[in-house]
Formats: sequence, C-alpha cells, structure tokens
Amino acid sequence: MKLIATLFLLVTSYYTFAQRAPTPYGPLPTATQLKWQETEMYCLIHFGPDTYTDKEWGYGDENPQIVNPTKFSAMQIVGAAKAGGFKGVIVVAKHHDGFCLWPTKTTEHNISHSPYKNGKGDIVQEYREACDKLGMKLGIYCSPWDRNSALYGKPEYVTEVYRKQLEELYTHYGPIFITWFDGANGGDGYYGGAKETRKIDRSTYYGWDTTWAIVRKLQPGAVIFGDVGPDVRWVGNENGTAGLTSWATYTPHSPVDSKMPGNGFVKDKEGIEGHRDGKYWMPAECDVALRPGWFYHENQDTKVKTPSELMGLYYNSVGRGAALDLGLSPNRQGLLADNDVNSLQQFGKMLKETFAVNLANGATLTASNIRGGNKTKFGPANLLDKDRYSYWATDDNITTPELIVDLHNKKAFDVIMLRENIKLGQRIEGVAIDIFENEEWREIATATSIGSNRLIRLSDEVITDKVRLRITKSPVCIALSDFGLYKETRNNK
Ligand code: FUL
Repeated sequence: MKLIATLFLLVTSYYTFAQRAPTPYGPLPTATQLKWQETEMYCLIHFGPDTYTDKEWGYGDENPQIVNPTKFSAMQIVGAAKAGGFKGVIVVAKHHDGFCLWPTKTTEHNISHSPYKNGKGDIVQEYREACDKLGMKLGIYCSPWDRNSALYGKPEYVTEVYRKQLEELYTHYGPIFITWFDGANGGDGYYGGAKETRKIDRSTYYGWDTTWAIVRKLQPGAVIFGDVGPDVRWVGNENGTAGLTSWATYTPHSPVDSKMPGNGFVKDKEGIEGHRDGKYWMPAECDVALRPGWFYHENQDTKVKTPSELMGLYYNSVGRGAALDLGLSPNRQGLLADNDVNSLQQFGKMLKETFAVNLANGATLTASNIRGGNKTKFGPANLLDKDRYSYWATDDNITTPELIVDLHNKKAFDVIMLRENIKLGQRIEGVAIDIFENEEWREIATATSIGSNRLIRLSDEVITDKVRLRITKSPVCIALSDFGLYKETRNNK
C-alpha cells in the first residue's frame, strides 16, 4: 500500500512539475504596459500657433486670434492615421508656447480666445469624439515647459497651473492610453511679458513623482512616457529608430551623479539600446515626424516621408520591440495635406499586405526540447496560434534549443518575426536562423534582443522548404510565443 502511495506521489509530482510555467525572469511589464506593447504604433499631432507662424517653438507671445482652423476635421486626421495602420493618436494639447487647445480655466491663453467656433471650440474634445467613432485610442501631451506663463520657473507654476491642466485633461476627456511628458524645459520666453531666460532644475522642478501620481489616480489605464519613463522611455533620438539590440529593461541614469535623473536630465543615448540588466521594464518609444518638422510648414509639402521610408521606420521601431510614434502636422485649415494622407494610406496598405499571411502556417514544427514533454501547454504549435502569450518553453536546464520548421513546399520570404511571452520577462539574448539549401543548412540571419516583437528584415528574399531556428544564448529556459515568415510587399517609393 505504502509503495503504491509513494509511486502515486512521484507520478503526480512529476506531472505537477511538468505543468509548472517557467519562473519569470528579470523586471516584468505591468498590465498597462502589456496593452501599450500591443498598441505598437500611434501618431503625435502637433497643431497650434506655430502652425500659423511657421515656427517649431513659439515664444509664448502669440495672439490667440491667429489660431483659426476653419476646416478642422479630427475625423480626417484620425481617419488618415487609422488608414496608416496606427491604433491611436496623442494630441499635443499644449506645446511649449503655452497655448491650450481646450478651454482651460488655468490660463487665458487658450482656444476660447481664438475665432475658432466663435470661442466655443474644444479641439481635444473633437479628437476624443473622432477616436471613439473610429475605434482609435487617445493620448495626451501637455508640455511642462510653458513660455507664456508668468509663473513659469516658480513653484506655483507646477502646483497651480501645470498640474491643474493635467487634472483637467485627465478628468474631462475619457480614458487615455498614454500620457506624454516632454524633455525640453526652460530657456527664454515671453513669460507674461518678462521676456527673459528662465532656468529650472530639471532634476527637481516638476516633482515628477507627485505629477505622475495624478496620472495614476485619474488615468490608471494610461502608461507614462518620458525620458525617465517610468513606463515607456524615450529612445534618445527623433529618427524613429531603436538600437538593433534594444532591451525592454532600462535604468535611467542622471548626467550628474549627485542628482536624480528627470525628463530632459538623463543620459538619453542609453535609451537607444536600453540595459540588459536594467532595473525596470521600460521599453522604448521611437518618435519621428512624417515631415522634417513637427508642425506644418508649407515649404515641407514635398518632403513627406514615403511609404517605403515609413516601412523602414516600422522595422526599426516596432520590429525592435519598441513603439512607433509618428508626428502628424495638420495645416492652417486644420487638415492633413494630401501628400501626408496618401503616404499614410499606402504605408497602411503595404503593412497589411506584408503581414497578412504567415508563410509558416501549416508547417510541421519539431523542437529539440519541450518543457516537461507537455506539448499542449509548452509545445511549438503555440508559436503559430496568433496568441501573443501562449508559448513554446523548454525545461529549466535547456537554454539553447532548436526548432525545425518544415514548410513542406518551397516558400519565398524576406521577413522573420519572433516574439517572446513577455509576461515571463525578456529572456532570450541571441538567435540564429538557417535555411535548408543544397542539402545543407545555411545561416541567413542572427539577432540579439527579441522581447515583445522582433522583425528580421532580410536584404533579399530566400526560397526554401525548411527553416531552422537556433536559440544561441539565454540565461534561462526560453518562452517564445510567435514565429512568422513573411514576404514583404515593396514598392519603389
Ligand atoms: C520635443 C519638442 O521640443 C518638440 O517640439 C516636439 O514636440 C517633440 C515631439 O518633442 O522634445
């Protein structure tokens, strides 16, 4: 009897072990960060006095009367973003010139003093409604630096103006998915007529912990973006490009050892690659404008990025586990110009066509190891089921497994997609991909960081009926969730 009981115990503990998911590795994303990772691409819309003065940074003395977008259509703008495959828009509700696109109680320098809709306009609200109609997400950027405010530089600006503006924006416009904090801070400006240079201590002035607490309280579903995160980091450039190696983990470092880092006060170039041993889950966002400038300038009408250029940016951002945040610039009428609309539309089409069919679907997958032999839970079939969180995992001591993908027929592809189940952290540090050609394996690509999404774009298409994925480096057993092979739709523009 005793023997049977012991055997029973042994068998059940073996199966319990076999069912046990791998232990998570390193910092992990929160539920809001996971949603943001899935959002992948959104736009950042700059419109305001600069649109009318042809500037990028208004001084703060602009007359609200100049802002009059007689044909403003949030539907046209958000609709063009949607056609481009973007899932949301971030509205620049106030830029450095201090002009507020919503009728705020905090300053006279706002849309209600412009002729737009006879002073009854609320552009933030119009974006909210367009987003709701089109199934798009809304985000908000309210510039900390305010070149109009007489109080800028004093503590009261932060407590009585800036934080009150955030409270208005986070209270009256429904749920937002991201709140965007800019790093450009302090310098010369109008400042209520003082017309002087005001410097602030970028490390302490905004009291970021207290400011972020407003987001957490009023918009718990929003991630916070900034040079120092805390949820999403700036990538450290405005080229739309994360590092070829880009870790989701990061520790913001201050340029001055004795001071805390802050937005505009961080070793920002470290954001390009992140840190493998970073203390926080803080993936990168890559912001880049569709035109050379963030605001509309007529003389840039012919310099709109082409669909192919946008495709390149997509690989360099989303394809490296980061997000793509593309700047859009409505013109003086309050519309996106034709070139911008066309480029977005064609880019959206290319993207959709490229990723419509995973050429690995229907393949036979053979893994060198499956965790606990449990095919259903941890087998490689999970790589093709379109669920970002079901995954192929190996036993704890197996860190460099292989997977053979038998496509049965010869297929041509030039993009490889890999994704980890990031609920278990970022685990893999190196992979190699081979194709079977002339009766032997030939290596065609290698990559380092994988994380939420990794797209390897080959310079030329390859044709094969068998692909091999080798995990070459991982500190712990793997948890890979997706494998894809795609043929890119290219055009010459
Ligand atoms: C920068 C700002 O200074 C630019 O004007 C623009 O808003 C860009 C998105 O962020 O830091």
